[in-house]
Amino acid sequence: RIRNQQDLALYGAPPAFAEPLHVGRPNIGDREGFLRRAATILDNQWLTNNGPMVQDFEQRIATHLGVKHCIAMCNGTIALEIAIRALGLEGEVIVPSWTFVATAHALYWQGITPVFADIDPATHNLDPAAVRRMITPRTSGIIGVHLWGRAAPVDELQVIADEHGLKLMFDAAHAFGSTYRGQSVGSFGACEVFSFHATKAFNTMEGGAVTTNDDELAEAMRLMRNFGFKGYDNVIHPGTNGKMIEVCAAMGLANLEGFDAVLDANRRNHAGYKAALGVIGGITLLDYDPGERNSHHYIVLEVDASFAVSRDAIIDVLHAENILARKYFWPGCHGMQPYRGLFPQAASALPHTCVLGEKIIVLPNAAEAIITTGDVLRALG
Ligand code: T4K
Repeated sequence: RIRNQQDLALYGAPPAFAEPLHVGRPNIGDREGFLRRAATILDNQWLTNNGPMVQDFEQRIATHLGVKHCIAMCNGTIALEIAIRALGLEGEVIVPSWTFVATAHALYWQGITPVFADIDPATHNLDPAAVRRMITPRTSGIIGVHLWGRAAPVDELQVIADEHGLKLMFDAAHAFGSTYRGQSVGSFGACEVFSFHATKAFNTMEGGAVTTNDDELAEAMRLMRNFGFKGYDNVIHPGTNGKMIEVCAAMGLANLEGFDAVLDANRRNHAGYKAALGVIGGITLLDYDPGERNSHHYIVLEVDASFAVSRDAIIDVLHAENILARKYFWPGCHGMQPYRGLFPQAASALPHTCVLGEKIIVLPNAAEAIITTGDVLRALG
């Protein structure tokens, strides 16, 4: 065990782990269930284009989330783009800067300007007051992000959207298995977009989906993900290729069966980190609202300036131990291209985002990493 700084790999001791521990190590649910379905796909010779696995997957996800429609897609980013188009967003759309860059890119790729609003430092989610400040005559919508699976302030954002005639949708990439006021994320706003990327609590290897209770919107998105085809040779809508393939749906079906076990393990790991970190001055573990369901997939630390060493120094020390902690989502989208420089007012408009960007560490959700991480932080502190 690491008891003081001489025990750290950065200073020459052997690393705590021979193999790297990653943030976002994929959960492999029911392995046999996946292999059985993969064999069926090969037997069927039906690999993609709204096959039986995808149809089954969509139905099960819709039921699981309590929403009318689930439209499965090839990944979360294309799902965002299709939802943005189907909703008719244009001009400017308000988003947090504190999110994975795909939220902003999905807009920019459609010729829409993402306008970054600040976050509530307590939840890391959009601050409704900050959203209000960013509304201009060109604003057509708001994309709330349920960061770390904590629901964005859904009701407050809906009030703002209604007052200003704006469309509201959610990037729910982190929020499969989360609730807002007791209701599963998936049916808020006009639609919600999930990512089922390998690194998510629930994965289909690559994949995503849009969920909605709006029949017309669902129909438009189904057309748009398949080039606008309605039957053979009949194109009735502009579209792209956003289809989920059968093997991804098979992974999703198998992982859905194993999802409760993932949630249990995640909850245990989060509680384990909480116990192992105890009270270390200057280090805060982001807690989840005990009144809501959350996948507890993300282990998020904030390092205060009062801590003995910097956030970046902690990351170097952890990496030397083979604990590959990340700085998600430093420096915020506004600090990435092509947005850097486009918002010269960023520092004054995004004070909480800028501060949080320098404090954040995301740790591997891995039982093995828990004790060592606590020891490292105590040795440094
Ligand atoms: N909105 C939000 C809020 C999102 O977080 C995301 C995606 C999206 C939208 C877009 O959804 P998708 O289009 O991706 O479906 C990763 C993921 O690629 C991305 O899906 C995810 N968010 C984002 C938070 O993280 P990177 O570039 O940081 O990934 P990378 O390659 O560094 O991998 C992350 C870690 O996972 C590494 O430490 C290694 C480990 N890993 C990764 C893969 C793929 C594995 O152990 N096994 C694997 O198979 O973006």
